[in-house]
Amino acid sequence: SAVIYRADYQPPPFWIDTVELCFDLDPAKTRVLNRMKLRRNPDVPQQPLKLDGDELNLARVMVNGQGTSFRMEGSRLVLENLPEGYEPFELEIFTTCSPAKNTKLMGLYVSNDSFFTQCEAEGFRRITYFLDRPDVMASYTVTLRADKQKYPVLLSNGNLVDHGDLDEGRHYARWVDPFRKPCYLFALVAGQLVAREQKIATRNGKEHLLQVYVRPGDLDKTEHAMNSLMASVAWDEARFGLALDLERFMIVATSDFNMGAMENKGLNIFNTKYVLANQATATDTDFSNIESVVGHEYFHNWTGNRITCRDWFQLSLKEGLTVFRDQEFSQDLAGEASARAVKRIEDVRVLRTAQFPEDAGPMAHPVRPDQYLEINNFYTVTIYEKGAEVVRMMQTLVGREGFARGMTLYFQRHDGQAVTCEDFAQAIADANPQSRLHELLPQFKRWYSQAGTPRVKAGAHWDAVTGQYELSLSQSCPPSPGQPAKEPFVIPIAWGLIGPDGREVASGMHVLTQASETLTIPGAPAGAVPSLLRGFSAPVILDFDYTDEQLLALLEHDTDPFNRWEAGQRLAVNRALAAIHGSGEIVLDNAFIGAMRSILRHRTLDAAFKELVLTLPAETYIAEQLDVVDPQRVHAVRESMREQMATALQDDWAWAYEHHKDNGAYRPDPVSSGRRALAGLALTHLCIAARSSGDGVWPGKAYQRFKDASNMTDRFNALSALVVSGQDLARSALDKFHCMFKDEPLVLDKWFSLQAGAPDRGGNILPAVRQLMQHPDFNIRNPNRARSLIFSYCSANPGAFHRADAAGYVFWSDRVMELDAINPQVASRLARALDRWRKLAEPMRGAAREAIARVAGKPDLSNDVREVVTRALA
Ligand code: HT7
Ligand code: ZN
Repeated sequence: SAVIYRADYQPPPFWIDTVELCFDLDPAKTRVLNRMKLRRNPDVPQQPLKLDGDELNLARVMVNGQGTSFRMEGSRLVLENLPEGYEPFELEIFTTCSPAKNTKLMGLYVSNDSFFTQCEAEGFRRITYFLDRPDVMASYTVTLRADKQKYPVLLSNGNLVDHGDLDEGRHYARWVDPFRKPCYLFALVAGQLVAREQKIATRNGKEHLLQVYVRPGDLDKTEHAMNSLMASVAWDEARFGLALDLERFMIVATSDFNMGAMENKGLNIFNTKYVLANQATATDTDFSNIESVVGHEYFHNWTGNRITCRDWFQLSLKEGLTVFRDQEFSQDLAGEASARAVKRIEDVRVLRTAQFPEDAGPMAHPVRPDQYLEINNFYTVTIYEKGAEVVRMMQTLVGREGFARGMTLYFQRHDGQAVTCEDFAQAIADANPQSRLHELLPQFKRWYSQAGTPRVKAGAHWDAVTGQYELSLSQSCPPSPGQPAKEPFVIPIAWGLIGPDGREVASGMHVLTQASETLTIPGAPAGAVPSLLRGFSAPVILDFDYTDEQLLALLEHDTDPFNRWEAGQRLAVNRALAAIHGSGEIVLDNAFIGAMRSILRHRTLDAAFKELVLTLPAETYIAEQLDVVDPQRVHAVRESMREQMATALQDDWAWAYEHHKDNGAYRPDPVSSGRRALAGLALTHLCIAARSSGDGVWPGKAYQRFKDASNMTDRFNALSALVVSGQDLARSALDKFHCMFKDEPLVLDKWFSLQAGAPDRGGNILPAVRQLMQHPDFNIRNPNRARSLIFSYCSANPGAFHRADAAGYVFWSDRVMELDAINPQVASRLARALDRWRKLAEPMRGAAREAIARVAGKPDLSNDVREVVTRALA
């Protein structure tokens, strides 16, 4: 198969108006009868009908009730003798497929004896022959037939219009979706499931039924997902005037799923990880992820489903916008300004540790890509998270109300259509004709077309005579694959100026459009410190040569919480880089330690914010600041900094632990989860300090906490403190943890992940991972389990993975090839672990190249993995 280009887009030669699907569900051989009404598209020259298909067995094709000739073109079904003219005709296709053998988890598959579907992006063609592209929108009627005992629940999109019993213990259900949709939003589920139900009324007084379906036994873990769904429905109506448009909205959880969740119309299918939670099995992070993923999928009901993408190059139209919406939802739910800031910092941390490296690596692509070999490879942090930042900048440029107006216009213009990123940007701009966005729209759209992370270099000059503060700002963007030169971006820069007394003297928003510009701020006092890119107002790298004193001043006084946190990160990164470049031992200076102590002991700051400030930048983030990376050295330096923070602040950590460990009845709200996070960080540092001193008190306390904890967050934090600090008690705690939760798959994932992600001590992690692969609970076919062990090692533990003996890379290449034969999507995600191999120091660089070449040289590689490794080697 060949590369697909955005520029080659052509409208479909046929429209499909209605689809009647009839399934006889059987794990070994499911029969699918597909009756469609089609008509030729009058805007396109007449041509044969070419229907997509993949791993289907074709039994019969009829046109208007008569047999017809057809031929195969690869896996496509080609029909040439169709009625001429533009009248609708009926096409009937009868196929079978084998859900039990479907290990790719795309199309129709079996998980825990139930049937599920996953059709985005191109899975529908694995169910029946179809025009599998998002701009073909049809009305669906679906009949499901199956054994009643084995599959008592039969679900599809829309409304249940009929159901009843059949012969031989079988039954049926018929569903009609009242909305036209692209086939990627089709879904069915059949199995032994139970539901938590909730009736709600929307503002117009209409009643709706919300359901969360899970396996029997998991019902006690569905309350939070249901609450999150109700909150999502209310939020979308309140913030954007977008009401639930369905009588029934269903969520179904499955433990075999390639991604997080899927927004099928009215029948969202979720990875159990993003549905199931109670205080005994889920951490605060799990609770918060569930809230945002439930929100995300629900918000797709308008942004993605009511208005969808014209083609898959426009993926960020729905994903970037919907991530922005789920981020705003979580911020609004967090409530207070400080809790909103914590959420913003967490989101930016994801962007900078995952998307910035992508933007600088071989898989770099614009938010609206120009080409792909395999669309599944483009469900990336660039499409999602950078896409969300692009939408956020639009909101910044038109204001919150202006953005809401733009959304209204977008729905007025395009409801029911399949459109482009340009259509969205145009609607937001047109609803705000006086805005900078409207004025700068053509240039702003470069955010969609140019890949790479722009760098903004800022310099300051203060004139003692006039009191003018001049900020010189210049932008550049490095080349990326296929894009050697870049044009200037529109970069909104929120700024402030902090006076020497710590008070803010001025603030504003500068929109940088030229390659270089100067911003003049009158009346500035001597010694003022600029606070730039407040709230991370644009997805750029900001270079400003801050002195330590300036950063310490911002950390203490900045009114912008994001930049306060950022000042602490810069102080830490500078120290890490100095240590990496230097040869001597790292000694954290008193100024840094003192500043961290002030934050930790601060009387008014939130615990959640303190936890973020006191967490050192990730190894991957530090590595991105280097031209040549020795991941083991980066790891050693960060560990050493952590040890010094542990020892120097020991009394403060003990204070923090004692003052934050008790939180009354468990609630996963931002305040109490922030307190638990800080107590957990304190306990980790106390156990680290104990390792240096050999003292057994804190490891003993951690072990006790691990045993006594009343919730998973505290229990897991205590376990992790023991594991991360390499305490002897860790082994017994891990064994106990496994014993306690052996019947909880999501908790076992945590157990695998903690061990694979632990700090390396003398190369011990790889043998441990190899051994865990033999564990009876390990199953490489289950994506969550594969991710919890293999990805936690290869993608999230650089200090252990990048071994000078290349054993980590050999392990990686074996697993990529093993997984590729099972599930190419999961394999290609793993393949990305070596994206940044060119930056590695020798001998890792050469060894990594060899490992990638080994994978690339394998015959029968999937398109998914082939695209990743070919780009890596290019
Ligand atoms: N829109 C959903 C994408 C998705 C997906 C894509 C490819 C393979 C499997 C998948 N499962 C879900 C997820 C979302 O962004 O909401
Ligand atoms: Zn999405």
